[in-house]
Amino acid sequence: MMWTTTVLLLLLPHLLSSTDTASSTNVNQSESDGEDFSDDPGKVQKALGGVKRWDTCSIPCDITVKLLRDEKHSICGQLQQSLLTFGRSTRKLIRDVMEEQQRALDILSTQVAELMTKVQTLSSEVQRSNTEMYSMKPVQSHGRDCSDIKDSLVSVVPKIPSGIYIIHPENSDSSFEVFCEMDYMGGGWTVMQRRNDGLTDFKRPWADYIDGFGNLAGEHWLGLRKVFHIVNQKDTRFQIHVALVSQDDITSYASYDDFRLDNETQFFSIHLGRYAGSAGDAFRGYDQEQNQDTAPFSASDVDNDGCNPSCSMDSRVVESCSTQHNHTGWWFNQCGLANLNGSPEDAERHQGQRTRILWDTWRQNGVPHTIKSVTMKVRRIATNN
Ligand SMILES: [Ca+2]
Repeated sequence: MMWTTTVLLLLLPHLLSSTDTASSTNVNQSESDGEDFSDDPGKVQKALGGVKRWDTCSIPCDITVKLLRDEKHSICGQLQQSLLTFGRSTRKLIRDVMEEQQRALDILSTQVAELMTKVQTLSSEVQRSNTEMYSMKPVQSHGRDCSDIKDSLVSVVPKIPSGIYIIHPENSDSSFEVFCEMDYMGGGWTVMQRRNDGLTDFKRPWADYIDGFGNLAGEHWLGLRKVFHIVNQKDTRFQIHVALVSQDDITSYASYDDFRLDNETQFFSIHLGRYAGSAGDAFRGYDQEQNQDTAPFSASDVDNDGCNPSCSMDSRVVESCSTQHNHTGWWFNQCGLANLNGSPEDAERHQGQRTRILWDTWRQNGVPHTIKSVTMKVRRIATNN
């Protein structure tokens, strides 16, 4: 096949040149077709002058013309035959190449199909082992809360580190992560709120205050549902501790010996026991109107703040304590003297708003401290039950 093609390709210029000759002969012939050569041999000689010079017409001119015509027909026939052969060979070559490519494609397709099957088998294998792993090894909680973790580790670990632990409070549907402070005042504290650098946005709607937000190792709000589960466990009592640091690095605290929340249908109303500390009882304030104990939780989109339709504060009419306090959530009551979800950044009292962390009973020379960080944490109180 290749040899035939090569020979044809080598012959082609020659054949085409023959064609040219034949054509030019043909043209000369055609040009002469309209003339009658039989009467005048000189005309023939003149007409054939471009093809071949004959000094004398030794062969009769009509025979010469016939011979030339026959030669032309023969060359044309050979040329046509060669072209036909060439065409057939080319078609066969193309067919062979295509068949070969098709065979290669078929082999590739088979290999791809085999690979796909292998990948699918592996995927299902991985999925199966994952399912088995999760069903066999559920996430292990470290305890019911940070106090429980501390109590169970204290006898086996010389120093329990502070950090993120997984807890599963009694009667809770699932485990979740919390930050446990194991160094502060005896340890065992479950952190429910931290504010120290202003990097987390506390301007949040109700749903976020319910579920929690932020970074457990940094600023965060654990979430009312989680805190509810922690402090409402059977046969337990919890204390709450508020640790404050001022701009001048003065520390202070407020502690309540009992702390619990009502359930979600009652908007997680807060219940506080006896106060102890150095920062004053801002939760209760100085009179009943400022008392946030037993107040339901409010957010910018859920208004339980006791200003209905409005309150008077600093000679201003306030309809929403959350809006007045930088759109944060809190147990506001007309709005009160405490809001630890305010911003630790420099005061920006625009339009009389209270944007800062607020614990208004902590004062120096009658002036409230500027608070730069706060942590709210809860711990079990030992009970005899
Ligand atoms: Ca209101």
